Amino acid sequence: MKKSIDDLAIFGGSPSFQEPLHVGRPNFGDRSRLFERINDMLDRKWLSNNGPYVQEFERRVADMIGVKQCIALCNGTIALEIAIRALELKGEVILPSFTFVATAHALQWQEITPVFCDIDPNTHTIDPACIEKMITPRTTGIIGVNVWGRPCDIEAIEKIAAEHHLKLLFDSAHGFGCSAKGKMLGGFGNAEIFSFHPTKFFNTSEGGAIVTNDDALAKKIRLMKNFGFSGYDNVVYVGTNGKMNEFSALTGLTNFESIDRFISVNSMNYDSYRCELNHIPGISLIQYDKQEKCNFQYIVLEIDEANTVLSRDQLVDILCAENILARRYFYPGCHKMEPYRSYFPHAGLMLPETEKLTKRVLSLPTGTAVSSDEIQKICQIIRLSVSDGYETTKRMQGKFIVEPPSDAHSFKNLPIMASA
Ligand code: T4K
Repeated sequence: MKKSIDDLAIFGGSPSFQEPLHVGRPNFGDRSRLFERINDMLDRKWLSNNGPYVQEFERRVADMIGVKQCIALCNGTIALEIAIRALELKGEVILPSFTFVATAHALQWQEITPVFCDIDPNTHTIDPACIEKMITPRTTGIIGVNVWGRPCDIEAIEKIAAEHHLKLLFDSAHGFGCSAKGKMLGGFGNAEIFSFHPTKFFNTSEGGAIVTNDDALAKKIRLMKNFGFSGYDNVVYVGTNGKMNEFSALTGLTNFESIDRFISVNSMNYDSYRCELNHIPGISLIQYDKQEKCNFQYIVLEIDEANTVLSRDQLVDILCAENILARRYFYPGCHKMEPYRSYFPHAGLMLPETEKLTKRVLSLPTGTAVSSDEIQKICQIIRLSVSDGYETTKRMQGKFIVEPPSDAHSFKNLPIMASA
């Protein structure tokens, strides 16, 4: 237990954790069931192309969400790309800049212009009042992102889309298992996508899906994800290879058997963080609506520097030095990443809330890989760092902190260099 800021690793103390604590460690279902299914797959010699596990997985997802159609795919990004293509979006599409860059790239990849829209600072999701200002004669659609699994103002966005005859797609990469006004995410707009990447609370190794109640759209998507083939030798659309494989599907089916446990661990972790971080001036944990179904997969803090004195980035540096690899999702905002930064150098003028939020947020580790003792330790570091924000900041000034490398595992070996 660290007693004073002198004990912080950033000031020379020993790191709180020997091994790095990551945001996004995968959850696993029962291994023996997983191996049984792998053996079964090997015996069957059927590894991909709409195999029996993929079909079972699709039914399982559709039943859980209460949608007519689920098309399982190889990842969430390809799910976005195919949904965008199948919905025939073109010209300009409105989306938030406060999202993972895949949402914007899925448009740009198809030479559709992403038009970045500001967010509501309370929900972190696209602000319907701003959407209308971004509509031009070239606009063909809106992508709402259910950031952290918290739903957008779906009703308001549906109304705007209907009034302007725009297609509506929801990026629910974070939203599997969550609901809005009692209805599961997945059933809104023309279609929604999920990500089942290992960093999501429910994974299929890599994986994703498009869900929709539109049978004709689903039929088109099924063709597109398989090169456009409609039976042997007959190609009816331009297509790609977006198929989920059998290993991913059987991993998903196995994880389904533990999904309630994953959610209840996340929910307990969330409560522990809330308890531990309560009443620290300037630190607030985002709230989830407990009336809704929720996967609690992101522990997101907002740092109000006016109260903590310490900036969000300084806190991230302190945590990284302790081997707690906090993440700054979604800094700096898509509009500040290439190629968008060069294409739209002044986009930030229309995105004041996004610009503010990207400097305030940080994500902390959760999931089955994190214990309650570890959560207590993480929160104690935060409390200690902020307890005398002036002193901590003063001590950090004049230090040049090395950015974590892309291979964050090696971070603990990097020196913290004093500036000249
Ligand atoms: N839309 C939205 C709103 C999204 O957030 C995402 C993805 C997508 C669309 C696209 O869906 P996918 O095509 O990915 O299915 C991560 C994830 O790669 C990405 O899926 C996720 N959103 C995004 C928010 O976070 P990175 O670049 O931060 O990932 P990375 O490699 O740094 O991993 C995070 C940490 O997770 C690592 O430090 C260690 C841990 N980890 C990761 C993997 C892959 C493990 O412990 N085991 C693993 O197998 O993007």
